[in-house]
Amino acid sequence: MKTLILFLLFSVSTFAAKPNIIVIFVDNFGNGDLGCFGSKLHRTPNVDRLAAEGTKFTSFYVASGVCTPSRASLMTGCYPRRVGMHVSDTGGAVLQPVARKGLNPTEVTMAEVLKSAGYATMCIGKWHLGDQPAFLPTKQGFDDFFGIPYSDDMTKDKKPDIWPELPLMRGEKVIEAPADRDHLVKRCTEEAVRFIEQHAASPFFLYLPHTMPGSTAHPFSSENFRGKSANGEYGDSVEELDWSTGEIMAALQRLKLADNTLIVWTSDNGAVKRNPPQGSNAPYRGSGYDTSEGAMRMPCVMRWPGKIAAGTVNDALCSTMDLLPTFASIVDAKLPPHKIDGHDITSILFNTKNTSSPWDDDGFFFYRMDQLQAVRAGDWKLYLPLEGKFKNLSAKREASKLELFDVRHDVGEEHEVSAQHPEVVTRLTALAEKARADLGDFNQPGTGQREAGRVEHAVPLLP
Ligand SMILES: [Ca+2]
Repeated sequence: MKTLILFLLFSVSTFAAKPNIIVIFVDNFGNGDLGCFGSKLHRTPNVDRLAAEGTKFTSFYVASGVCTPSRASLMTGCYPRRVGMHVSDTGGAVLQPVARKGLNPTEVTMAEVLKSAGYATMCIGKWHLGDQPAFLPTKQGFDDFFGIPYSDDMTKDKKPDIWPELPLMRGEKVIEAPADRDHLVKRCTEEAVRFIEQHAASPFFLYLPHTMPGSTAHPFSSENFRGKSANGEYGDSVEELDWSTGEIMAALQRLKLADNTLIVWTSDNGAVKRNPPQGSNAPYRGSGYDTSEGAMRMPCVMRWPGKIAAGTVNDALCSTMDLLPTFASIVDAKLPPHKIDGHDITSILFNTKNTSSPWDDDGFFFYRMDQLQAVRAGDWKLYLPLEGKFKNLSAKREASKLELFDVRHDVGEEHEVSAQHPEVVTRLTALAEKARADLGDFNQPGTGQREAGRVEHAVPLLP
């Protein structure tokens, strides 16, 4: 009897220990856009509070500088080239409406991993991993979906003969077209709060890939925020995203879930170049869509009281690809059966002083579409001499030449030091060769690549 009671107590405590997991993933949002990462322009008290109660990660990378491949990597823990999502079906950087391609349903997403451990799962916001019925979130481990299948600026007027009105979806059905872009953040937030309330008694995984600031030069926000910030439409949307985070925190507090919820807050790629400037990637160089630090080194905050030390900063080299294996480790779920690239970084999460990362030995690779452009290991980022598609990394770069920077200590990349550290250049060049063999490069397939999903005939998403 005593054994049975102990067993039951143990089972209950094990169950209770499984945290809820929330990933808030904003769109085209720069490192320097948050107060806690140095913005003097935007008011972001709610995300700042998450940082004060958790850890700020300062060498946290997405696996691509653009939407679709970045999201494919977050979902699968794999480089975009590994899962075939580095280019679109038409050779573009991201999927467009009525695309024949999508994330292969045979890939195992973080939603599927968490579902296997008994989690309720929902995706709320912008998906962008395929708009065909076979590729929707509900086919990739999410019990439910509310939001838009691709970027909010992919509106019918741009390609009236092919693209449908921007569809707002619930599950697999279009419930509104065109979607009301002004209220996407507000409505996604309300949906998120509802999902949290409905699943307060069981572990849940909420993936909240917000639609804003997004790809348009005129980000949308509701009347509560429009015209209120010191940075135009972009700033209004940043402040609404911060409000959204506050609403989610308030719901968790109200339901007494805040202590047993792991929150990850980050962006899919850096702020893009605009004239006049909108978002800020400070202190990093470059802007969204390429392989610069500004494009791929993201603001990231994680909060889980009692597990992740409050008010700390960690500069270990980490990536969105690490989240899938890290979540699997935390909830004791099985990893996908095929090779993934991310690492279990619980030793970094739970020990803020630990700044050594598995990527320091393996190397972290920066691809722009099909081209390998740079590699980081430890303190160092090596920009490779480029031939072929993209000769210039960003508009700032006149020529494509080999360059080495200590991006840990010289975060603004002011001092090119390849001549002083030839042994580092040799080591990182050798890592790049390994990546080329495994993942491929421009005009060169890799032995470790898998196929994306494809359909013969793509159809528009209509109400
Ligand atoms: Ca994006």
